Amino acid sequence: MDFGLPRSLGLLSRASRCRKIIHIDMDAFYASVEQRDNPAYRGKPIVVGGRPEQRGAVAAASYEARKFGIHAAMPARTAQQKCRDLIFIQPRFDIYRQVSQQIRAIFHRYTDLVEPLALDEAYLDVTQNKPNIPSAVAIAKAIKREILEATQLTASAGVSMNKFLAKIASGVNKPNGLCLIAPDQAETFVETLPINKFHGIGQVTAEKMRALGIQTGADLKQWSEADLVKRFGKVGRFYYRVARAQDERPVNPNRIRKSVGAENSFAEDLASLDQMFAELERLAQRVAERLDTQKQSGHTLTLKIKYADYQQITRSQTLSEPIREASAIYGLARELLWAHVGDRKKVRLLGITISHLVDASELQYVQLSLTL
Ligand code: TTP
Ligand code: MG
Repeated sequence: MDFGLPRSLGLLSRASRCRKIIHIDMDAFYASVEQRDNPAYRGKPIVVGGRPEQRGAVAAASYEARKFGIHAAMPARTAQQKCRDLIFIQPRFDIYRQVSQQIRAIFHRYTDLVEPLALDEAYLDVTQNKPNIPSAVAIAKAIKREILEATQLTASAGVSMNKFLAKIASGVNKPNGLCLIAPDQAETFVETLPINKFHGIGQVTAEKMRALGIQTGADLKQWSEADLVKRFGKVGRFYYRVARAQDERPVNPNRIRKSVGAENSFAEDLASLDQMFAELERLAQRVAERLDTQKQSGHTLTLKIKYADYQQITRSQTLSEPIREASAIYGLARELLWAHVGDRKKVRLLGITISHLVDASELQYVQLSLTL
């Protein structure tokens, strides 16, 4: 799916309704930062997050580790079984946040229409841009170069006319990639795209689609909007549009996160409480890491359970003291699960969300004012 030498997106400017969107995503972010800062880790299979002697999951895997089949969200124990020499490193969120600030400052030299998705990832709308560079590919190259100079780290960029395509494009030539999906190639690109590569279609939905004979974008395009909504709910409308390479969502620089969560659908339904608890522990760890990177904590925990028959329940609890630690999140989620899961029911999805967020700095202030 390499388009070879990227052509300029200059032709976009002729069609004024066409936007120029760039998606930037750092390569193996946490792992690359650790390899940058410690020469002993360079060229080695390393993972950040998780300890093999405890339960816990990998947050990031170096490219050397990925050769062994190790990837994010994999249990640390499994990762170690795959590679005996694997080096486990504890995360240094302060450093990742610093790098994140550096790259965001670079983005803002080109446009203020920047929508961060994570510490290492953002959409940029460069249809209008500060240096008045007509080619979005030229901007993407310049940003990659500036990131490398400032941080000694590589990023991958995807360039296209909407968020959906730009996001997929950034993954095409990873690491250190640059991929353009020009407007006249967009529909063909989506038609040939395997369904599991669609951003917004998870593993389980992809399975369901395959069972319906939908393997690629071209297959998806055969379905009417009404049928997709009937099968998949509201999100069917999104599938209908992206199958046609359409995505009107604007790049939103003011997106305020109201909640932080993680969920997992299981290829095989979970039948035992032990399995569910183990899964909850992993989810709790992921949510805690996300809260930590955002320096936030929250008052409300919501547990989502989807049963094998697709029936779904959510159960929430609000606490007077905000929580952020994995152990506290796990403890509460476990209680809620215990109380509500119901006997003899198999579970196909579990999710934990923390809402009513407060900034950790605000929290410090509250604690300070309480102790004074
Ligand atoms: P990603 O951009 O998804 O992954 P990555 O940067 O490690 O690798 P890639 O080259 O494929 O982009 O996530 C960015 C960082 O977010 C990642 O380095 C660690 C963190 N993270 C977690 O903590 N838990 C997770 O489950 C995932 C996927 C990422
Ligand atoms: Mg990344």
